[in-house]
Amino acid sequence: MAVSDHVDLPTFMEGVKKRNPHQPEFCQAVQEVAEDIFDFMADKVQYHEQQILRRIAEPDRVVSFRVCWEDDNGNIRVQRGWRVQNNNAIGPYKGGIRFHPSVNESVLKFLAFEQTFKNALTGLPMGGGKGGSNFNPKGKSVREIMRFCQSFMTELYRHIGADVDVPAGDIGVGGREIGYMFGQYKRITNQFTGVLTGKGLEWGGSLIRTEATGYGAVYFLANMLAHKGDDLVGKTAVISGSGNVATHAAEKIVQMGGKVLTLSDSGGFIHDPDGISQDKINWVKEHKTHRRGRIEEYVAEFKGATFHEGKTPWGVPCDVALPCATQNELLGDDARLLVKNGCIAVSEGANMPTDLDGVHVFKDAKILYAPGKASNAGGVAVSGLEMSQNSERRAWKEDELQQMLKDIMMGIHNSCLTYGDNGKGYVDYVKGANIAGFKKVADAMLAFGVV
Ligand code: NDP
Ligand code: 2IT
Repeated sequence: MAVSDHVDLPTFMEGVKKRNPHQPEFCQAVQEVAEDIFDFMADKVQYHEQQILRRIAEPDRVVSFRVCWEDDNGNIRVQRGWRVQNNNAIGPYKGGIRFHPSVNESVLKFLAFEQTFKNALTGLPMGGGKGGSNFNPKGKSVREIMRFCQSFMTELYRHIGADVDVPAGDIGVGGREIGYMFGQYKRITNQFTGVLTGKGLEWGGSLIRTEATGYGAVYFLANMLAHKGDDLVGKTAVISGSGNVATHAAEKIVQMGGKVLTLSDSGGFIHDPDGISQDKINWVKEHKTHRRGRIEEYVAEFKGATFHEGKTPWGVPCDVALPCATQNELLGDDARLLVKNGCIAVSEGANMPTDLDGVHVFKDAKILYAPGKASNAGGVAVSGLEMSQNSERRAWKEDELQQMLKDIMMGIHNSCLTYGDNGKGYVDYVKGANIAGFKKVADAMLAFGVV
């Protein structure tokens, strides 16, 4: 079949939207990738003939299940759980689990789709998946969270395995939740395997997995700046979120000589013109993770800081910005404001935090803009290294792992250059990441035939 017989981008997207009604996040993620892949495929007949993009944009399977649990007052509560196994062309499905009331099939399908390209970019053998539940951990007791995790795993266990699908954490799922889920998996199956990553160090976890996503996002940012002969020393940074990714991104910015001005949560953002130092970051980590506090309480603790209720931090003038909270938290107007205020680089710690309008603003302004699938891949990369350590039944040293994370982030940066450097001083990192991630998965799929 000739290339010209094939559908164009608008017709392809019309089909995606028709087949996935009421799934705006999923359609958005596919559109963002398809915009680059259609150009790349224009002269590559096999990808068209074999319908590769159409196949990657149809998950291998979506498992949806009921999760019942009993709250502390003896009420029976019913939640919905999912695992989306998007593509396993280059390795077992791999991707986090999210517990948040906003979780639905569209959100998890977009995350599993993005994960497929991200995991390919790491260079490690991992396919793409994602799971989660609309369970809201906020305000729940530790016992309630444990019972929920156990019930969630009571169904999930039959769909996963160390060589099948290896979940990890994401929003609302950290070391504690992974512990409860791993405990239940072990109890049901009587097997101690590397079925989850993000485990505790005493029971098969890897050093630096906790820090890896945030650190990796800053390494990627530093790589982009270095490519322009610049660095982070003295640069001001605006960061959203105050969870795992945001706090570790902040920590690495400080370590590399930058000054962090903001952090946020779903209640609003704090602005600290004196800079959020390591001591202050330690306080935030303790406050958000162990005390389950709100970011607004920062201003009572640290003089000179202000809280901005219900607002995102993108109006604070800065050199670099790191959205590290959630999807679609940085809209077109926010992007225009950042560019107008002189922001020179954006590195996404979150998945798809910038909406399509914002992506186009950054691309048109030709600033350094790294999409999450490239810049936040450090977390899943160290998850991949955790899987290797589990298979080897060994634990590698911290300095080895730190170096591997740096090397992997540098490797992803180089892959982006291969397909995104226009040769005239501008690197389109979105295009570079999309094409490099796609090509690896696509070529594996070609090898397997029509399956
Ligand atoms: P956490 O649960 O540790 O923290 C999430 C943070 O984002 C909190 O500050 C939370 O605020 C805020 N947030 C969550 N949802 C919303 C919302 N709807 N509106 C505003 N703020 C919100 O999650 P992580 O730090 O692990 O994840 C953050 C992002 O990074 C997500 O996009 C995730 O997919 C991505 N990511 C995570 C990786 C990891 O290894 N953990 C790896 C790669 C990407 P509040 O406390 O008010 O809810
Ligand atoms: O979005 C992500 O890459 C993650 N939440 C981490 C996934 C993983 O398997 O470590």
